[in-house]
Amino acid sequence: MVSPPDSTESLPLSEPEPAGLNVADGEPPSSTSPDPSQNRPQIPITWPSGGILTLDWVTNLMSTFDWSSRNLRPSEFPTVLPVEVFDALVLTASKILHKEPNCVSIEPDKDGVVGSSVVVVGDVHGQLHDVLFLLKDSGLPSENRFFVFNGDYVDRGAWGLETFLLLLSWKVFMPERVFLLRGNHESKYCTSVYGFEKEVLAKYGDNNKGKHVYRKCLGCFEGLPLASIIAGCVYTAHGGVFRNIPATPSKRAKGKKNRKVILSAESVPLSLGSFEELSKARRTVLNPPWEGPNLIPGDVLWSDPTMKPGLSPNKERGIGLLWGPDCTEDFLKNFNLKLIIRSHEGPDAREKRSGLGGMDEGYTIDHVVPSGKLITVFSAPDYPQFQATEARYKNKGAYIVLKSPNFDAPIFHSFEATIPRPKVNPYYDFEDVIDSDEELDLTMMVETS
Ligand SMILES: [Mn+2]
Repeated sequence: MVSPPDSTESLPLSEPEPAGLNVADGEPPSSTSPDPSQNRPQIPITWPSGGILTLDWVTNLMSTFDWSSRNLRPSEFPTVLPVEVFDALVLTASKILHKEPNCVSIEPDKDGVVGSSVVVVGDVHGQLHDVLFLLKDSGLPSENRFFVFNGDYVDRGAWGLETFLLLLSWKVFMPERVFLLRGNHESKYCTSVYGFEKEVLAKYGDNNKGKHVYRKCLGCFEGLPLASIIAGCVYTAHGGVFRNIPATPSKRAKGKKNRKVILSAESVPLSLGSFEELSKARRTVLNPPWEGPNLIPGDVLWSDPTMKPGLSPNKERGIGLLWGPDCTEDFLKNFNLKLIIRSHEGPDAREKRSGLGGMDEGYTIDHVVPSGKLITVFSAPDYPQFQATEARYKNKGAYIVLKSPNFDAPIFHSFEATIPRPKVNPYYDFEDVIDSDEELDLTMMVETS
């Protein structure tokens, strides 16, 4: 197998070194299928008067992003999507997202809608052309075709901004059909290390405008819900399950305003949390914390399954949990569920996980227990986009379809990458090893909000 330099990510240890990469403008991306000039879309995209999006507007946005990714330099992106239109889209989407609960309940066959299906999508990591293919392959969101995106829209791939914005436009157009959950990469620390911040600055300028766009994206990330329950029987989240947070008496002493009660993971025996606890977690954080009382968002976004029974701190990642098949059984049984569908691990991560399947087909069935199954779905084929070695994983991506009336029997659809991709420079130093085995220096990870 290949041994890539960019293996399982863990919490970044410190501010990234300047990548030393030329992300400034060079040649326009060399396209393999150059669009004839008559196919040039009408740019700039304009915000519809009244702010009501239509199917035409959303599909036009998708084809325009496809075109611009093949024909324009990154810095020409504002000629496609002016910052005012970006603002309108992100503001409208953010308002919808922030109102959603931490765990959204999706009831597909309801209000006269019958024969629904729900498409569950895993990590896409800025691979715009693969997302466009996926939407064509699965069929677009519609009255009876729901979508749950399991997070990790940005980073590593070169078109995280386009990918995230096109998903936001679907959210705005069909807020009750398209559900966008948060991934661990929808955070300040991941986007500052794995490329999205630099991508935004390359596209909107390394100035106030670019910084404004990046800030607005971070604000929108904070609004993304953490998990979903589909038809009462399928739990989906980017990483997985989460811990119970024991109630602790506040030991805040008088006159010591800033003293916080810190729960160390070692001091409390770990047990699974409840949906009531999940609903109360504070998700509006730039970076889900790995310590302190608000640990549920970090668990939901960063945890991994293991074949070893029990629940333990995810030392490899420095945040979140590892959970065994017994925990999957307890979780499914306690909450009367049939499936857990999570994402978060690509072929690089899976190469290092003993006992768990590889990600060649874009999905794995990790735990099979009396009450149901745990599944991992990963939707970025030929991942990562930038890799230092000649050898590539050549993994397929996959999405899952859940069908009416029970929604509990997953149908897997694997798909190949849309390649060759337009040639662009990466936005992070992908040759630099950010290795999961490094010891974490959490003191370097102070949240700046
Ligand atoms: Mn992830």
